[in-house]
Amino acid sequence: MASNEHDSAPSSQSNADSAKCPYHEGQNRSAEGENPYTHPNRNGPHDTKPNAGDGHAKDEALETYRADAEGHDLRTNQGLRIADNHNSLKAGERGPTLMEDFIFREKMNHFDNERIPERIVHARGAAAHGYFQAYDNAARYSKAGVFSDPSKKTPVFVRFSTVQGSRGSNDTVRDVRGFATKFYTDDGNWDLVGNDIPVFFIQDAMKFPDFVHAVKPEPHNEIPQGQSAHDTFWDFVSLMPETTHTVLWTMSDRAFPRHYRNMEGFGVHTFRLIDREGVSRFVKFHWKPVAGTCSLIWDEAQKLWGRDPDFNRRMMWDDIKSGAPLEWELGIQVVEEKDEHSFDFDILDPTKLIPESLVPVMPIGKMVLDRNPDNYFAETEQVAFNPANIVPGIDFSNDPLLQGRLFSYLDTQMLRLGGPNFHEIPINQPVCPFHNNQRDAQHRQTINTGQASYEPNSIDGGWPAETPPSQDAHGGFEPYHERIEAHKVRARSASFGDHYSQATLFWNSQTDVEKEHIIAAYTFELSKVERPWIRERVITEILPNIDLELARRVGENHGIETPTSKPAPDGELGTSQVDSDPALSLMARLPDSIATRKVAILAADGVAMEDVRSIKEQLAAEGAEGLLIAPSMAPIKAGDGTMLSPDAMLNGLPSVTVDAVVVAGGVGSVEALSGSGLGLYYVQEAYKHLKPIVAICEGKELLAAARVPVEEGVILVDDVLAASLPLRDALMAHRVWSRDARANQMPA
Ligand code: HDD
Repeated sequence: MASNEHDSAPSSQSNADSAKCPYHEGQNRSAEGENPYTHPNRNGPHDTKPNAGDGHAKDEALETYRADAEGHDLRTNQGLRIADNHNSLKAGERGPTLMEDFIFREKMNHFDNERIPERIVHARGAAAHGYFQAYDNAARYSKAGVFSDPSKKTPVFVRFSTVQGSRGSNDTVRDVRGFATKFYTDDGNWDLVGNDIPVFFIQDAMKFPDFVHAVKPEPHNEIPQGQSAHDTFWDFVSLMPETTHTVLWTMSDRAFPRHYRNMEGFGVHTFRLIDREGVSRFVKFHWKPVAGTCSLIWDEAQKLWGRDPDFNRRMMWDDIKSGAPLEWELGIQVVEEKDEHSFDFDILDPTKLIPESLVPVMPIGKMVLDRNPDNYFAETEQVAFNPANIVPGIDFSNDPLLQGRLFSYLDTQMLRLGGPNFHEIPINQPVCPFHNNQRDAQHRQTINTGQASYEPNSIDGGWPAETPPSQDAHGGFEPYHERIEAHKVRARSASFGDHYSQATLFWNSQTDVEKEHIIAAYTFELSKVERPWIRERVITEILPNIDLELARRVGENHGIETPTSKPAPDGELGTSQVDSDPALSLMARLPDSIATRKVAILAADGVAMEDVRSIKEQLAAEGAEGLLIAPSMAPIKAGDGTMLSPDAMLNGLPSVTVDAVVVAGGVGSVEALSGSGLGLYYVQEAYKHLKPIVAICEGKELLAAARVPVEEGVILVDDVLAASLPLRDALMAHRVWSRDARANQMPA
């Protein structure tokens, strides 16, 4: 903040300027449609710098609101300097506090009201700033400004979330992840409010409250937190076969991504793109992670609930802080209007995806998240996404789930953010000017000048005025002129009747390891369901329609016999143009680099100094990180007398928080680790979670003491330099999949 006193700068500046112009900034527009945004820089919500297209427009706009207390006096909210912030005003040192103490009352009153309602779903989230840059092929499909110029960076703010748990729940729960992106375009905010799973549980928004009531903690005891493993969820989904496809995704390892950077994102619904000629095409949006896809192992995810409940948000924060941004490509699947009905399913049905083998995903741009928020509440908590926020060049389809969402978000945000002016909260403001005749209401910040708050008017020159639609992105918004001729009905289209074909497609597309994990997931979840008839309904009436073998295996684990043929009617079983699609497997896009991977180097007094130094160097050369993990935080004395400061203790950064483990050589070091329960457990748990383990020289004795079998992914070397390549290869594969079947024999 440039001014000496932060509390006086933003508002006075914007007041002075607003008298000049905000109401009239559009008056400069020429009849030819000159860009109205080329006005001088004025601070305040309605006037912004011309967007230089370098992705910084939002950052600069937020600067107006940042308050840095350095060098400032402590004052009340009325500007009064405070002399004593420790003692309330009393009648005598040991007497009662006086009502008169307005300083105490102001402080306490503000504190008492510091909380706002958490989001009804997606309450727990973490966010980051960044930018989006289109490729040169994007403008062909949409006239949206965000796609028009490959040299231009559009600022974005992205919030990732879990769905079920409350704000204080854990990151690594089995759940869908929200992936909500706000593009601050020159023509208004475009919110792509998606998930990390390309389909949704229900087909019609009418069922959303039912679904959410069923999945949320049960109403009588508010148990369980952050989980779907309970009666009401399985009761609902087993009575609503349309949920089967999405439930199957959540029973896969997709439900606990290792890192947000390893997660795909999807707009889910079919939207429309409108080009300059006004031609509409159907589109599905995809975020493809540059770092590839991979997830945790379920046992590991559960242990992280206690070991590091902030695992995902911490990794994102730390990576961005250390200069390793998160990156995705935006991809589109385009379907011409004439092809709308050329699939076995209805593209308006949000429980269906368009297989990539039928319609390939075309990359049209890249998103980089490279800046952490300054303040969690002001930005991550107060940001309000809304699928209804679109810009010219993008439009809705008639997907009945999307149509319902167009109502719900604004509605819920009224409550959560306290009234209709939440668009004025800095993180929610567009970077382009916005003027209209909406006035007043709770917490209004803008001081609208002029007398006419209606349109048309002749008192304030007719401003703000409408903008006719145009071929470019700067015209007024006009909806796509879809022709609709219909009866008013409360009904579900027969084309939405297929509930199982894509669940079967997803199952068929999984690798054997992934299938085993899905079987284990259903087995686990249903074991938490108390009512036997619900378990039985899932196992005998739902699962066989996905796959008979899946049902048989889960049934076996629950002692329930399953049918030998699919029980659902043909219409519900549906048909699929493809039997399997590689893109549906997490393994299809494994990371192709080890950058940002974390590797524990286990060491104690007497460790071979060269091993520690060399492994750290080898990893750093590839952008990965070697962390020295010791029995305590006291400095370690290496074999050559060098003193080393540990990065963490064995139970401070346990094996669940890293991607691989290296046991450094050195007789004393290995003896100390072998004599420690935590040392033994570290390698056992890493083995159980399919992580690569390297033992250098004497290091192999720790593995022997821990009864870790020597097999693929357990790399024994006598020379630290020989560890480099095998460790790198093993990390690239993410996990040692061949160990999966035996891993549970390890008692960790
Ligand atoms: Fe939703 C939040 C994504 C269906 C109603 N939703 C919310 C968020 C995401 C999604 C990512 C969190 C945004 C943030 O970070 O603040 N929701 C989805 C997707 C859906 C979906 C991908 C299906 C394709 N949602 C959906 C339906 C409804 C809602 C059908 C209601 C008709 N969603 C909400 C909500 C939330 C929300 C209750 C809670 C907080 C908020 O909106 O701002 O309005």
